[in-house]
Amino acid sequence: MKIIVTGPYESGKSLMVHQITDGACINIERSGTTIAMDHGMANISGMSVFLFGTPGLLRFRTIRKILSEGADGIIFVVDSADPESDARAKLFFREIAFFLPGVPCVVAANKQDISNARPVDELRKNMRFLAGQAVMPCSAETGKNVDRVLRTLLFLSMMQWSSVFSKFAEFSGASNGLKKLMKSLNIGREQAVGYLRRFELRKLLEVQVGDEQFVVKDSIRSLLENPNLIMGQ
Ligand SMILES: Nc1nc2c(ncn2[C@@H]2O[C@H](COP(=O)(O)OP(=O)(O)OP(=O)(O)O)[C@@H](O)[C@H]2O)c(=O)[nH]1
Ligand SMILES: [Mg+2]
Repeated sequence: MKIIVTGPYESGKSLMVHQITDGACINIERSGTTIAMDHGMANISGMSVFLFGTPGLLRFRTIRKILSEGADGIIFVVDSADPESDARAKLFFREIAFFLPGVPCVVAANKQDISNARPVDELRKNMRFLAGQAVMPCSAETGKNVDRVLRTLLFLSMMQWSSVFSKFAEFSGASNGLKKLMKSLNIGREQAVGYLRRFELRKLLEVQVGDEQFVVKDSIRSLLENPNLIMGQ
């Protein structure tokens, strides 16, 4: 899955990517400020998760637009300890809703390890745009709750694709898998091939010669059938 980590300047996006990937990430930065992106990969219950952290300076909008392309989910990072960043958070929230309408989002109420960090209720009062969003307290510094944030988001993303994913699992390895996918989802060839390509890129499955057949990665077959499993542990 492709997950974008966005939010205002200095809210902790880079540290969050670092925490999730256990340090196996790059950060293109100058003097501690991201100027292009953070990128890393994590393996969550057998599923490959590709993380892209965005730059938090307003002027890098074009880079955020490019990075956002095709994302399956959004971690929106806010700074719980700095009320002055709330107004910037609002601008960024509008921006991501414009780039990725309808894409599942979890708000990470970051920096909860700091003594004056605001609880979620207070953040909701100050940032009205959070209404209706899942907001979860966490700390990219200590790692507390970061795994929960990611798993919750993956669950929401998988639920959005659940009708397609359950068919992936059902027809994995079947001869004429593509045709069966088209028929049972009532979609055309182009769209079905589009789904296969999308999730081949995300390493959920492999498409075989001539596109007629596909095989889901063993480790995630049960996840595709039952997205709830991602919340386990
Ligand atoms: N105490 C504490 N500090 C944090 C936490 N997350 C980030 N920081 C600190 O906040 C500062 C900014 O963190 P970054 O991860 O660089 O933030 P960013 O959102 O990537 O910043 P830009 O890329 O410049 O927008 C750094 O000094 C981090 O160490 C946290 O959960 N707790
Ligand atoms: Mg950064």
